[in-house]
Amino acid sequence: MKSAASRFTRAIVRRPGSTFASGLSAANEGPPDLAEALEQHERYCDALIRCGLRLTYLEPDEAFPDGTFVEDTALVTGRGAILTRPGAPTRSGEVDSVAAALRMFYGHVQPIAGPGTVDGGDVCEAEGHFLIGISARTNEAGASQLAEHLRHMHYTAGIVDIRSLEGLLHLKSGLAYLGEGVWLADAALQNALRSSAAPVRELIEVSAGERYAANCVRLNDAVLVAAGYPRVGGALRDKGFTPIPLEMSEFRKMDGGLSCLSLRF
Ligand code: CIR
Repeated sequence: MKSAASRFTRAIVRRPGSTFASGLSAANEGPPDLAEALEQHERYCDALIRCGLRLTYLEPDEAFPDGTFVEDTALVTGRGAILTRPGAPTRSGEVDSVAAALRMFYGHVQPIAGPGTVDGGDVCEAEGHFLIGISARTNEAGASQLAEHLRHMHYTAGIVDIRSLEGLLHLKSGLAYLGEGVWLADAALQNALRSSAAPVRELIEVSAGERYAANCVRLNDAVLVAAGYPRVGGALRDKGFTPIPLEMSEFRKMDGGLSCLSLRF
């Protein structure tokens, strides 16, 4: 079993609310079932707890159907927190309640200012280096403000433009950093990853049919991975990781992956 260099102890989550099915989606997989989504969310929270995390639950708010995807509203690091400014106008109001929760844990929380926009799903950390995706949600102004905040925290940051990569909502829709220089990535992102300043010792390629499972989450001694993607699950086991498969069908219908359901720190 692998052991992560820095361990996570807490996470912020928010259960899907009654308006969940009205959130943004380009998935074309039909409407999600709320009861099933709540069940899947509960299993997800159980897995976080099993990995040793204490959870803070935010209240669902029916005014924000996408509010369960808390990862997009902030970036939490070992050295400070940054509130994002989500690129979808319907999501901008989600940030306030996340900010209030983060202030319980972080002395100072930096904002992203307009016209900059950033979605947390576009940010991937690897050993103190942050890859920031420019996407339909994160623009250049937001990415450069975020990089500047990170530099002040003595981190490094680099940009990956994913705007031409069809079907990728966020950078982390197509890749995940698993620790010890190991990445899981969609073929379309591998060149960008290799030419970035991020540490890349080993790259596990995710086949086109299993792209959804590229968005997995290394959490202490385990890796949360979407259930139903046998090649990704098998590759993780072959490399010595301990995958925890989680059913994600109802979140997938709303374009959400595993990482976006929590802020981990
Ligand atoms: C949205 O389109 O904003 C939500 N329906 C899904 C957000 C998923 N977030 C993520 O992958 N980080």
